[in-house]
Amino acid sequence: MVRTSPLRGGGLEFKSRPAHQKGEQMMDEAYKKAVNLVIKNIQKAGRYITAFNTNIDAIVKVNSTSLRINKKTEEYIKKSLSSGFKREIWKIEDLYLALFLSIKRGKADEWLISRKEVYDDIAKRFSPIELRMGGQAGIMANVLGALGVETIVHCAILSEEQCSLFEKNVYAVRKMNGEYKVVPVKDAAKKGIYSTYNWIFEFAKGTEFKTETLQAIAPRDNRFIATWDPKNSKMEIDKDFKDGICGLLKNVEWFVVSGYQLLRERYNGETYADRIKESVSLLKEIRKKGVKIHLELASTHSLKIRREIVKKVFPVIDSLGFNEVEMTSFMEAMSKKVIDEHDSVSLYTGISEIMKKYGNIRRVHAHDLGYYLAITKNYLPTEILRDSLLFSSTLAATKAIHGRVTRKNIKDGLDTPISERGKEMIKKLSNHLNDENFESSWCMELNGKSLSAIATKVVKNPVSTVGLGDTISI
Ligand code: 8BR
Ligand code: GLC
Repeated sequence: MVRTSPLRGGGLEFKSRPAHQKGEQMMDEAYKKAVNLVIKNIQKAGRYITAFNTNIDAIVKVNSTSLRINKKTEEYIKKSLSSGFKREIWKIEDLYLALFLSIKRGKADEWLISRKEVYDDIAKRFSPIELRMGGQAGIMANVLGALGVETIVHCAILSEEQCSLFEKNVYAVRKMNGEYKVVPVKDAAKKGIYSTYNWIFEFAKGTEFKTETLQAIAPRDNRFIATWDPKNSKMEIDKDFKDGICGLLKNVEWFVVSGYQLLRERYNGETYADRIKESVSLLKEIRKKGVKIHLELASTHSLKIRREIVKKVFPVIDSLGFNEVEMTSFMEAMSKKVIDEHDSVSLYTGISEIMKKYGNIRRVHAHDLGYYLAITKNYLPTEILRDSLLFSSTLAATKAIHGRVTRKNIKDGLDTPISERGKEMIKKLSNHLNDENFESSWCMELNGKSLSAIATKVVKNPVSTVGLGDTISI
């Protein structure tokens, strides 16, 4: 999404080349040019705001030893698999059930921990190898900040530990001497308050979760998240941020919002609908002042909550981001079916349907392993759209290699090979669109819109996969 006006119309010569010149070298060249262009112009980007969920992630690497379970847990998993389960962690056995399912499917997932005792138990059983910035808002703020883009972040708990994890160029809103100010987030830390951690269980392709009667082998690297985050699970908005942000929108281009996936259906005296209403009234106020809104989806189990997001949040945004699984589940909330979520044509059809139904959404950016697909309406020329995707793929590869992005380490992302699966998916889409040029140009104009789909760089042994989707969509 990072866009700077001087790039407008300055795309690559990619499109006009003959088909036989396609190939790895040409793609690499396109990647390099796109990254250089964006980096050269990034200082000219306006400010960003990222909200609402910022937290600390405790990273745990699981292997067959840490996945050893007793007979009682084994029976619990089997019973849950046959008679159904809620996707919530009420007891420690639910954590192992979730890990079993996530490893078996190789899919990212996140379940809320429902009792503090279970959170404490997890903390006793597992030792994190690292504490890292977590939450869509926090992760995106750090990527932007590291690239030199000034970003105001919403943080429900401004603990010293949380604030120490931010990069340069990231700011918070604080009321000082009766006035709302944007201050470097490291200076905004409040003493005497503490953060809890979200537990990120990373597993590598081939990780085995095996007992006498159960077996799961991870088909790909991925992670499961167990979340204990009372403030973000209620989408509690920090008072200074809520009261002050509308007066601090000078030079702000985008407000990037996420965190709805953490909501619960009920609270003491309130429901998810009340919590969504409060955030939407802030979004509307901000949008009235000319700031564009991007919503980043995440895996949201409750169909009721998904329906409310579609009904109340989709109409007040300009841009939307998701992965293939999230698309399927939100299409369900729109009473639509996706035929095969792991397919570029389905992704394209889904995006088109969303944009048709919600005319206010001018940009949709979807990602799957190996390729990304984006459509914009009255926003970006096709080549610029493609360059922005090439740039985000490079950032994701960089984060997969190093765990964080800096201006210097982006070159390692560039050196990563391009996914074969991605190339096949682009070919499939070109056939569907009946445009053979698209297979090599990776962009086209279609019915007055810009469309781009690119094969992406996929890192063989990522240090971590958490936060890659957030890095891609920004
Ligand atoms: P979510 O966080 O929304 O699930 O998105 C994860 C995305 O990270 C995937 O769609 C894929 O594009 C990207 N990704 C994964 Br998973 N593993 C990767 C890897 N090893 N290298 C680069 N990108 C990866
Ligand atoms: C969710 C989780 C958070 C994690 C993030 C990664 O927001 O709650 O812990 O860092 O996803 O995308």
